Amino acid sequence: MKKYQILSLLLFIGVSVTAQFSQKQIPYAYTALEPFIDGQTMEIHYSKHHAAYVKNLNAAIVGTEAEKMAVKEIFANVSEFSPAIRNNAGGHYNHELFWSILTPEKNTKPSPELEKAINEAFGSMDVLKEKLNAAAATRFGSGWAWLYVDSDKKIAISSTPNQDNPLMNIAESKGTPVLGIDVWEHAYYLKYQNKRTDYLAAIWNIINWNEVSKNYKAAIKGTFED
Ligand code: MN3
Repeated sequence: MKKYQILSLLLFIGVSVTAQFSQKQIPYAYTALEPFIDGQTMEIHYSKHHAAYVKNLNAAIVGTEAEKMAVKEIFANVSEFSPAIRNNAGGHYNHELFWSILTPEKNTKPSPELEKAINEAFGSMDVLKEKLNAAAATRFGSGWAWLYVDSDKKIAISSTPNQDNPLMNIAESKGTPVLGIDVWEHAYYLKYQNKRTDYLAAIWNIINWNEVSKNYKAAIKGTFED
């Protein structure tokens, strides 16, 4: 009987743990993106800010419907949930995407399909960068700028406040993000202070176009994974 109880407890703990959200490892060193993003900023951003969103998300979902949901399901129903769930689920997902679309690798390129979509939507890569930077620079306070695929499978640009994103049912511009730029001061302040535009100019040196291309392909097919 005792043995059975212990086994049940272990099983319960196991199930509870798998229902919790957790951070993936960043696939490069904190210092790998220097000089464009400094190591101290990366370390604090990942191990303090992102970690706090995950911890607070796991606490906020306890006893709610969100406990049984994947993060995208939470976003699709986010208007039903507390601000704590909205902010921390966004904070978790947005940062996972952000780490994955940055790289120390030089000269990654968009796939031919993504390049074609960019040229059709914006005319050129330079115009895309200008427009995304403008969306990021004019976001008042804290938030994100997005390249996303809309419901017509067209590529588009938007920005959202706080930790919102285009997957949320409350977003003004809805779709699947393929590239997100964090414009919270915690993303750049140590190196760039108040010069958000300098950070935005620098970030194009470390965008992982291989990963953005994968996200684009999956978004077009409607199979974008977390
Ligand atoms: Mn951040």
